[in-house]
Amino acid sequence: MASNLDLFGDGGPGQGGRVALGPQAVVLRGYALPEVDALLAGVDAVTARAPFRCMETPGGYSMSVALTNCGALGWTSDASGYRYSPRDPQSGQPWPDMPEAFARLARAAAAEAGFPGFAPDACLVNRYEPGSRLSLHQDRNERDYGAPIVSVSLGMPAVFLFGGGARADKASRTPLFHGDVVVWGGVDRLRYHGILPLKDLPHPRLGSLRINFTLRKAG
Ligand code: MD3
Ligand code: FE
Repeated sequence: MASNLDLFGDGGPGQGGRVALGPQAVVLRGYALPEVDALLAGVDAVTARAPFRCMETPGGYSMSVALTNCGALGWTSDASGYRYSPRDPQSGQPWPDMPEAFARLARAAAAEAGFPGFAPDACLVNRYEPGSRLSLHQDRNERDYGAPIVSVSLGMPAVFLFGGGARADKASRTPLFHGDVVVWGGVDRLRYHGILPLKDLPHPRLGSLRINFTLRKAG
């Protein structure tokens, strides 16, 4: 399918087309662009009820990325560890409903990448400012590694680090732009990954912010 993969190249933002990061990890360039208005309205609806906050790591540091969640389960971190929880620890309330536009986009993107029938029950929403970073980690708090993770990037660009199955494995670097959607599954699901410290490259719509949300089957 090489002709399909490279029709539009990988030159930059908003160009369409796909970039394979691994055997079962693919960037769908600009896939979310037609849905940006609905997605940002969804982010506003979620953060009105569950504001962005910087969580503590088990090691006692404050994360530079601020986060919130929507859907039945939300990812949280505190001194005692990482876990998925049905309630926002800050309010004691259930996390806000997952906006329809999030679930629909994730399902379509997953199918496009070879994972039909994706039904996420958790969505972690990350907010980056200039200097925010996410050090290399694995996502392993979800119950079923057979389900993919779908990630949507909005606002300022970021450099994504994609390593291997061990923290010390060399990581490749890939830019992620406003509107890009990435699907990770199968053999690529447990690879180490992270985000380099963000440069301040203000985005016309979102200013000096990057919003990334990841849809998961956590329970
Ligand atoms: C590869 N977020 O929330 S999204 C995370 O841009 C996270 O905010 C980054 O890593 C961000 O956990 C990267 C891309 C991503 C998400 C989950 C993955 C890549 C992944 C799980 C397995 C492998
Ligand atoms: Fe992650």
